[in-house]
Formats: sequence, C-alpha cells, structure tokens
Amino acid sequence: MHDEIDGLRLIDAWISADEAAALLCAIDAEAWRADLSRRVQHYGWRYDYKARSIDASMRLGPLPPWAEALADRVEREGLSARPEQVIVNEYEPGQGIAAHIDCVPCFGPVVLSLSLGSGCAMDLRREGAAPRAITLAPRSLLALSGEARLAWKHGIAARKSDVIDGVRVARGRRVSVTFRTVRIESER
Ligand SMILES: O=C(O)CCC(=O)C(=O)O
Repeated sequence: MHDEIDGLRLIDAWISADEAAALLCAIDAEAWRADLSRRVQHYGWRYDYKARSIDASMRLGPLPPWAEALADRVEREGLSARPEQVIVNEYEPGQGIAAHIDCVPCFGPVVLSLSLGSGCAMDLRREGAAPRAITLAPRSLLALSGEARLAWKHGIAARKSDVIDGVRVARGRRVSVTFRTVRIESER
C-alpha cells in the first residue's frame, strides 16, 4: 500500500528492460487510433470516451499475444482478476491526460497501468485532500483499487518536464498500457 492513499500500489521494475523494449516494438507494430489528442490503441473492448460506456457491441476480440502474456502475469500475481480490456496511450513530451476516475460502471475494481519509455509525474486529487504527485518510473506498474480507484482522480499534466525529488527531468515519449476488467450492461 502507498503511504498516503488507500488502494494505491506502485511496483517498480515490474518488467525487465528487455521485456519493455520488446513490448514497445510489439505495440509500435500495431495500428494507432488518432481520434484523441494523443494516439491510443484499444484491445479486448473498445471504450467510448464521450459516452463513458461499454456494451456488448464493443467487443473487439481476444487480446494480442503480448497483452495476453501480461494479463496472465497480472492474474498469476494476484494483482487483479484477469484483465479483459487494454488501452495503450502514447504521450509525446507536452501531452497529458485530464484528471479523471475510470468509468465505474464500465470497469472493475482494479485498474493497472504499466509505464514504458519515459517516466512521468502523475497527479492525484480528491476533494478536501491535499493533491499528491507520484513518479511513474519506466517499467513500473501502478495498481489503483479501493479509494485510489474510486475516490481519487488521476491525471498527467500536459508539460514537457517534471520536477522529481527537486530535479527538473525532461520527459521523453511515454507509452502506458492500462489493464481493466469489464462490466458490460447485461451483467450489471
Ligand atoms: O497513462 C497512464 O498511466 C494513465 C492512463 C489512464 O489514466 C487512462 O487510460 O485512463
């Protein structure tokens, strides 16, 4: 558990440098969607950002082999029930993601995010609490459950550098791989 936020767990070096390089290669060989301000890939289930919904028509098919292998590992290590949906986000320096709570009726109780490429600072905000920032190091796995999943918003500021332990660190290209279980309409 993280010192300050219930349900926040950050596992450094969850994968090796070789695994990270191979994953980036596999991801870059896939097609990117460019309909947001950043490029994304969706697997397992498509997610509608505007409607904030998932229904049975949005099933895309099985995860690609590299994502299946990671989902196996997540399940084996007891980090979450087996993830069924993966979103890959690409952030060039200067790009971020608005503070949000992942759709509660769409996704299960644990959200996981693997960082590839560059690290970055992630901001966490909850009404009535002081904002926090955590450092997502390359190859780290962030697990959000409990209050960290349901009560705290997480986001990444759109900027080109972060101050980490008092030192300004330039961002490079970061690719995150998020894993979720899905709660579809017919199962609610
Ligand atoms: O890039 C990340 O680590 C977070 C991604 C995220 O919050 C999302 O896809 O909803």
